Amino acid sequence: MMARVFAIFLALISMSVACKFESSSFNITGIVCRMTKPAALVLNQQTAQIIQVAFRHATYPDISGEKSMMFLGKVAYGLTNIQINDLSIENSEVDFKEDDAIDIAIQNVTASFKGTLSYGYTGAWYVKLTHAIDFEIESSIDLQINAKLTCAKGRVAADTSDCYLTFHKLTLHLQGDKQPGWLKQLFTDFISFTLKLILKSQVCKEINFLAQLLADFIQDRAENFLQDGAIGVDISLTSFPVIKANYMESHHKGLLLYKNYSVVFNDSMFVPSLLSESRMLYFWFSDHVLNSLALAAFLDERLVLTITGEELREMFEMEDTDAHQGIVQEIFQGTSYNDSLAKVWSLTPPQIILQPEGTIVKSSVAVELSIFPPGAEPTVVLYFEKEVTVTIQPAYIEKKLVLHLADSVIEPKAFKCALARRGEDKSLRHFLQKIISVAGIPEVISRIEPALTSLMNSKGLNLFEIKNPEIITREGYLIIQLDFGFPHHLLVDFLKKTL
Ligand code: 0SF
Repeated sequence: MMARVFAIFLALISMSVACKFESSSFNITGIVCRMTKPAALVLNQQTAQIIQVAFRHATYPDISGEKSMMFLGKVAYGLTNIQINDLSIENSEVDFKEDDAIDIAIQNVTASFKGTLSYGYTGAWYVKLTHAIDFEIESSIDLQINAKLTCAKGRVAADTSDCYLTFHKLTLHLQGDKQPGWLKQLFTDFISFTLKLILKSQVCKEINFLAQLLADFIQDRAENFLQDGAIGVDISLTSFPVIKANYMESHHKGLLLYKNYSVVFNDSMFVPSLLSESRMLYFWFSDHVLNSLALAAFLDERLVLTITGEELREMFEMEDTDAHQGIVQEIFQGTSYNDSLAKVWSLTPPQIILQPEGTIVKSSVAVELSIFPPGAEPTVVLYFEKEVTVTIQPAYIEKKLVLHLADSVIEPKAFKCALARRGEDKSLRHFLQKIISVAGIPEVISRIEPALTSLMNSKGLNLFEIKNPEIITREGYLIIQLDFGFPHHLLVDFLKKTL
């Protein structure tokens, strides 16, 4: 009893040291992940594999003892070199117990163990194990694991210490037929008790170890997924993970990790009713998270792109009218498109505003057009700055990020032109405005789409079997909801890599 109280006390102390949360944790939550019952049912298809690994990886220590037997005096016995032989698992079921645990019931694990049984008769002051025979133990076991989600060092941790084994069968087979009959009796009456205790403690210990490994693996992969170069996201928990009747949920800070920058926010608006329970997975992102990532991309000088002469030709040809041909000729001064280049970059961190109609991105953008006439000095023929506001509807289709341009507004800012006569020319400005909206903005978006897709694929997103993903924007937040099929090979890879 005292030991139990002490253990609970220790657990409480270590928990509170590990994760300190603000009282109103929703306020500092930037990302929420919700995994529902349908997801648990799909993941449960992998439970048998994990339990198999737990049985095979567990170590089974030797068992030895001494017993006074009627007519025989003292008998010493030992079960050594216990190895698991055959193993099969019939079925497993999963259920969420509100505010408590994920209950996993595994029915009918049949396992056979092999080893050596030694026994001997002992004298008054010394023991002699003289006989050794090979044994096989056939067992049939039900397993009940009540997995709790906790927090350790700010991370999701799994606690499966509430783990039980129910034995339906535990029979000993001895090799040869010359062994004494009392051995089986000794096993049934005494050794099996110790064996059950050992199997329980070793298998449950291994399951706890694997569960923790899996939780760490998910956290590491998630951190890696949200990181590129010097830019990362702090996904420390802002509260203990919750388990409800139909879902489990974790709340994360979602703060930018970039050099010494720290962006703080404390007006997050997450409430559980924003997410429903019918899709398998929900990810909720506050617009602060997207804004700080946009800021980091800007600070990291990633919002720069060059447009080659060939691409410029295609863009200009989109607005190929007689009126415009004169302007184009004047800009390029007879230089071929091949000897020109445009550079486009953000002058200010893009501001992201999430709205039901889409993701509104505002940024001041500079464009510089240079020509490289053969045998002459390179010249900047045009330089202008615009305040660009675009409305993007994001989607993920056939493993590609699609950024549908729903609207764009371009406001002029600065304008410099090497062509003196054209400096104040309204028709040139009008032409450029047209080119930017018809070709420039779509060109920039068509560069961002594959860049982000391949960034996500480099983190392994394409390995997941994502079904019908939806990206929903609302005022101040964004929801990604999806179903998935769990590729069995991912678990096999994980187990191979980590064990
Ligand atoms: C990449 C998704 C993500 C994970 C985060 C934080 C933000 C984001 Cl966007 O961190 C963690 C850490 C620990 N557990 C979770 N997320 N869970 C969410 C989750 C669901 C499905 C897959 C997944 C993570 O990870 C991954 C890979 F990154 F490893 F497989 F995609 C689980 C947690 C719960 F359910 F246990 F409470 O919500």
